[in-house]
Amino acid sequence: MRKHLITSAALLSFVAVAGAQAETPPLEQKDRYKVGFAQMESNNPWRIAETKSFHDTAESCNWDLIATDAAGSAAKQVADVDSMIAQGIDVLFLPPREEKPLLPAVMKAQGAGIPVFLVDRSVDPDVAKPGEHFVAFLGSDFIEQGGRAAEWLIENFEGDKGVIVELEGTTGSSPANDRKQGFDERIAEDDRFEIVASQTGDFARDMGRQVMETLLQAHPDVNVVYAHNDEMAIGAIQALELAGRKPGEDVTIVSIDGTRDALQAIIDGKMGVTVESSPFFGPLACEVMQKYAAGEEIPGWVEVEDRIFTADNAADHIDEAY
Ligand code: GYE
Repeated sequence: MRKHLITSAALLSFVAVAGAQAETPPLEQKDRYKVGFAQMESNNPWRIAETKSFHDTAESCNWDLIATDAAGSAAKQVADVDSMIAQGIDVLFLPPREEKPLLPAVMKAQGAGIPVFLVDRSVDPDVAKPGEHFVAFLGSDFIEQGGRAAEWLIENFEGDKGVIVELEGTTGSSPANDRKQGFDERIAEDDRFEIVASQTGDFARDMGRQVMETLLQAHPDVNVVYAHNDEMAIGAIQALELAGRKPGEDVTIVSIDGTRDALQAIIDGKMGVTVESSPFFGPLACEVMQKYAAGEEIPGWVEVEDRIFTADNAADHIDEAY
C-alpha cells in the first residue's frame, strides 16, 4: 500500500514536471505551407466571412489550404482534424466549437508534431495552456465584450426597470461562457436591472427567434434583450415584431459581432448597440504563423481589439460589413 502511494505521488510529480516542460512543435521556414482550417459550422454570416478570410489569405500567404466544415458537430470537427493530420498538414488553425470536446483534437495534432493555433474560440483553460499544448489563441476578450454591452445599456437605458432576457451562445463554448460572465457581472452593479431568463440560442438566428418566442410568453414584461451574437439578436427582433412589440422603442436590443444585418438594424432604429467581434482572421493567422516559423516569441493570447457600433457610426461601417 505504502509503496503504491509513493509510486502514485512520483507519477503525479512526473506529470507535473512534464506538463511544465511541454513545448509546442517548431514550424519549418518554407515557401509554401499545407495549412488546415477546421471550421465548426457555416450557418451564419460570421462563419462564412471567417472561412472566406482564410481562403483569401491562402492566395497571398502561399498556403495549400485544407478547409473543412463540421456542420455544427464537435465530434465531426474532431474527425476533421484527424483527417487533416493524416493528410500531413504543417500547421492547424482551429476554432474549437466547444471548450472541452475539442481538447483531444488539440492534443493529437500537437502530438503529431503540428503546431496548433486556436482562432476565435478557445479550449478549457484549466487543461490546455498556450505555449504548451497549443501555440496561441488568436481572438477577442469575450468577458470585455459582454462588459461593454452592459456598459452601453447602463448608460443608455431610459426606463426605471430593465427586465432582461439573455440569449446565450453555444453551451460550453468560450464566447458563451465569457460573454455571459462579462455582462452579468457588470449589470449586477446596477439595481435597475434584472435578468429574468438566460437560455441558449446556440448562436443561431432561428433558434434565437424560437427561444425568444417562448420566453416572451413567460416574461411578457421583458424590455431588454442581450444576445451573445447578432444572429440571435436578429432572430429575437423577428419574434418581438411577430408578437406586436417594437424593438428599439419598447425593447432595447444589445448584442455582439457587427454583422451587416445588425448594422442595418441599428440604422433602422431597432437595435441599440453591437460590440464588434471580427471574423477576419486570415491575415492575422498568416502573420503570426510566419513569425512563429522565424522563431519569434508569440504571446499566448494574440488579442484582437474590437470597436463598438451604435447609431453614431453604423452607417459609416455597413459597406465593409459581412
Ligand atoms: O461571435 C459568433 C460565432 O466564436 C467569436 O462565434 C466567435 C462567435 C461569434 O458563431 O457569431
